[in-house]
Amino acid sequence: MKENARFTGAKEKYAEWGVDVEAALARVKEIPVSVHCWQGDDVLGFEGAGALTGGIQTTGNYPGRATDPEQLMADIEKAFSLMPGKKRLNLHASYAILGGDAGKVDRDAYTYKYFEPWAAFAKKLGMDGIDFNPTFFAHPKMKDGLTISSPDEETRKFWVEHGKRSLEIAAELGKAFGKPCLVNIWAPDGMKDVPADRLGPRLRMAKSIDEMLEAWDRKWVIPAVESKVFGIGVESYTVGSSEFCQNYAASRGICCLLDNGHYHPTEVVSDKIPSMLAFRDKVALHVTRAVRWDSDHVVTFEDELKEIAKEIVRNDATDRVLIGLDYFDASINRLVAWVTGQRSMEKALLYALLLPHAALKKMQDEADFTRLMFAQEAVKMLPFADVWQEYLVRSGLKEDYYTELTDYEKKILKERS
Ligand code: RNT
Ligand code: ZN
Repeated sequence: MKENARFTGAKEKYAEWGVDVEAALARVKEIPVSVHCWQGDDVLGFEGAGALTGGIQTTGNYPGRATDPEQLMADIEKAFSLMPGKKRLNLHASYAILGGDAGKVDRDAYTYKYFEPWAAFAKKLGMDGIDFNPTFFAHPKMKDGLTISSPDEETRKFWVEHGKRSLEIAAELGKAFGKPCLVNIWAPDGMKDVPADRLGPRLRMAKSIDEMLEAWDRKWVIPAVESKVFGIGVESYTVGSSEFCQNYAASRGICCLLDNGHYHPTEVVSDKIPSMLAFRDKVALHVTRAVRWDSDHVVTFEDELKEIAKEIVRNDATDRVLIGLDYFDASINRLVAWVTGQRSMEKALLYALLLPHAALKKMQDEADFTRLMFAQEAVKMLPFADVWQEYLVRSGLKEDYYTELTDYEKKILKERS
């Protein structure tokens, strides 16, 4: 096969900076990215939830939302077929396939059997594994906006049991793929207005997670806690704040998950990654795009995403940073959104793999800041687009996924009522 002339030229340009393009292409396709299931159905799941609660919202009513497991699996299969690289599937407990048990069994009694069809599906598609999330929202047992931090003991216990079941399910998922399953604990607990007690709920949340962790299978499960600064309707106080989660994780020896939509706009997650790596073996990510108060816009190839990927790659931490995606948009074709976000992540990883990190670090260490500034600007102009095209070709893909997915919309999605 004759190599594309632009790609050959690009390889030469990168070689001038000491960058081995073939090595980057070999590595990028092996870095797992955990793709969230919830972009396909506006985070509603299969338990009959009519609305999303817990401070998160999808806006829009684009036609064709997946409403049952068959539809969601069909959409995932279609969208994944247009995503390059190694993929995992990120599931929420609310996507349990309950069958005849629907309405009879609640979240505190879910077991692996309700997720076995997902495991079979992910295997059929050749995925790397499944990650799991207990669902502490969109459920009648949330009391006054609280779950695991509730002062009502019955409520708190219900959600602790849900957390335990989730860890048990995750252990089975880990075993099924022979790779540990990340369990991300995000609870929306918080208050709309100024609280009278900020410590009490946090102590209860810590106690609840401690109780959940009794079900932790250390071989097959990586538990993580995800913090947030505020949510819609819970603007004044979030129990699981950044400091709470970091201290909890550090003191219990579990993982922190950083969602880059969950911080103050002048804070950046790219800078938090190396801070965490200095102390911990692993850190997990929810890669998203923050726009004002919304943490969940579709990921695009923008500056902070590039910085995040650089921190992963230049610290040689592709096996220590667990990359997951988290966005949901109901105002545009959901599959186009899915693929756009995943490809943006792939682009950022490949982009970072193509930078001459050793040379740039040396400039920093030698305090050669003038040259460092020049070089960092110069490498932005390298022909990245030509290498990206080659990655797509080698993955059996084309730049255009829009045509195929709008065609799928006409044939499949429009038929859904
Ligand atoms: C919400 C968190 C959380 C959810 C998913 C659905 O702000 O980011 O991760 O988006 O669990
Ligand atoms: Zn998140």
